[in-house]
Amino acid sequence: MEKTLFIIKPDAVKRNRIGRILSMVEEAGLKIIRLSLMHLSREQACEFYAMHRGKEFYEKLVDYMSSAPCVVCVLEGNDAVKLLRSICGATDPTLAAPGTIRSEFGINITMNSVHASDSSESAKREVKFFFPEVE
Ligand code: 3AN
Repeated sequence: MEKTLFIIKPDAVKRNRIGRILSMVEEAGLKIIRLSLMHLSREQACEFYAMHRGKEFYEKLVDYMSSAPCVVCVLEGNDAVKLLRSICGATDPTLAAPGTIRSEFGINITMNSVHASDSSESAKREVKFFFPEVE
């Protein structure tokens, strides 16, 4: 079993899409083992996205992620990182495959509704960042 971090971003939370998005996650066979509604501070968003520091979209991204509440979850399942990335779809919602979360709900490349860890190393770091008690 593998764990991964999943975030429903402010655009989707504001538009009451939490339930529909979590249904897609559960229907894919992933188990929700932690779930919390959190309003990230700017400092938390900066640290969480530290690997993007210096990129042209970084400031916009951290402003956006700290603008309103998110739903932060730890998901568990077989090949959870890869499975979750596949149901989220491409970063840019206009390029995301039909039926994926970002294709259904994303507004643009910043307001793309969800975050999913991109590797098992990132997943370990990201799970620990929000839920340090999870093994
Ligand atoms: P993903 O979330 O698909 O792994 P990353 O890690 O490359 O994508 O980017 C993290 C977040 O940064 C994305 N979810 C998106 O919100 C934002 N982002 C990435 N690339 C761009 C871009 N070119 N312009 C604006 N925002 C971007």
